[in-house]
Amino acid sequence: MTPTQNAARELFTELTRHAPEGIWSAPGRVNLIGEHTDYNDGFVLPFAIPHRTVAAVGRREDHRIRVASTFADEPVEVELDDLDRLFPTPTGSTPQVPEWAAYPLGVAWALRQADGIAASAAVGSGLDIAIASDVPVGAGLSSSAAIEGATASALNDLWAAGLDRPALARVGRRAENEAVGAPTGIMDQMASMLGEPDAAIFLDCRTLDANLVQVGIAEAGLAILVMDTRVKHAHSTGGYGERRAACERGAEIMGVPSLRDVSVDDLPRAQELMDDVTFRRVRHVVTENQRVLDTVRVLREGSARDIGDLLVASHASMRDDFEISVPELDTAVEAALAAGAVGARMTGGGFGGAAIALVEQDAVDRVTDAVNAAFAASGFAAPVLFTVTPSAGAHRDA
Ligand code: GAF
Repeated sequence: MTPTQNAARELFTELTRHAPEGIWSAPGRVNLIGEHTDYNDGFVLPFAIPHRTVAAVGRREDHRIRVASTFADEPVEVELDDLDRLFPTPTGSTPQVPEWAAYPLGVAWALRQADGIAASAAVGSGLDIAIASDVPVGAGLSSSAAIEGATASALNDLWAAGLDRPALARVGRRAENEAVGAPTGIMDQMASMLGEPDAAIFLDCRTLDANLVQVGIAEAGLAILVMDTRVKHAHSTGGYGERRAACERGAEIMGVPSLRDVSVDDLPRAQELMDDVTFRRVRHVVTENQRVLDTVRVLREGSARDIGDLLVASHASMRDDFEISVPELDTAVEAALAAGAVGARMTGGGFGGAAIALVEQDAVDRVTDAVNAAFAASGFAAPVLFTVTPSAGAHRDA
């Protein structure tokens, strides 16, 4: 048992005075490349990381659902039938339950409404759910998708709902969009559900076609270093939704359903038709889609060593065109590159969170020291740095 599994099991036992029926877990993710492309029907290339959220779960005799978490003081308990009164959370308001509880309760609500679930699952038995996690929160590593993935996997089994992994990812996204109120895309939930050791997931967010790409990072003598700036971000407020709206405006001006339908060759026309800010948002998405395709080609035909320039170009595009970086992320990327990283970029939604660097295995300590020193010199709070390897997606642990 891992410490996180133990913590979830102990919390469950403390809550119910009996053992859970099972333990399920789902990972956070790092996105190798393809940022803010998912809700534009585009391409992404994330992988699941070793950090996981664990849900210890058991059915109850009644129709109540109780959720507890090691990171909250009090459990939250509601009638299953009340879920329809609690959700969806009206746009612009905060959930009627504490935000952390809106993730697992939102999953229960969304799962009961999913297409094609077994009729008995729509009724559902009552549940006790105890959650523990070692995915850093607010670090841009999808701690929320990990909660959704662990809960959705548990409920799918205990309610015999019969949903496949992409359907469970859609349940998680619906909880995040409509219960928590964060207008995010599908990338994080798909990465958390579909992750495999040593592979990244090349996902077409229009069709949800997912293909594993062997990343070969260790084989190339390299490592992925996560540089968590500890600048907290939240996608239920502000900048994320504004960027999404700018992309929708850009697609409308171009007369297409989404920016997936705009190619690099269309950019001169886009520049003539729209204001500078909208154009730069569009240019980021269009060029980022192309960078994902280029990265997949390089990984399949060549070596992870050759994707460094694509990572660097992706960061520049997010900093200058999409304007979602912050000084701490830029400092991490610049210090890592100056210390010899092969490539580096911010990862996730931006406005804080983490960056990644592709580094020689024997340079991890040197790059770590350089990033720590650059943060200290800039007067920033110390970052947290650690390496990750592509890991397994959601599953039942016990
Ligand atoms: C966040 C969102 F949750 C994802 O859907 C995605 O848009 C990402 O930001 C940016 O690529 O993680």
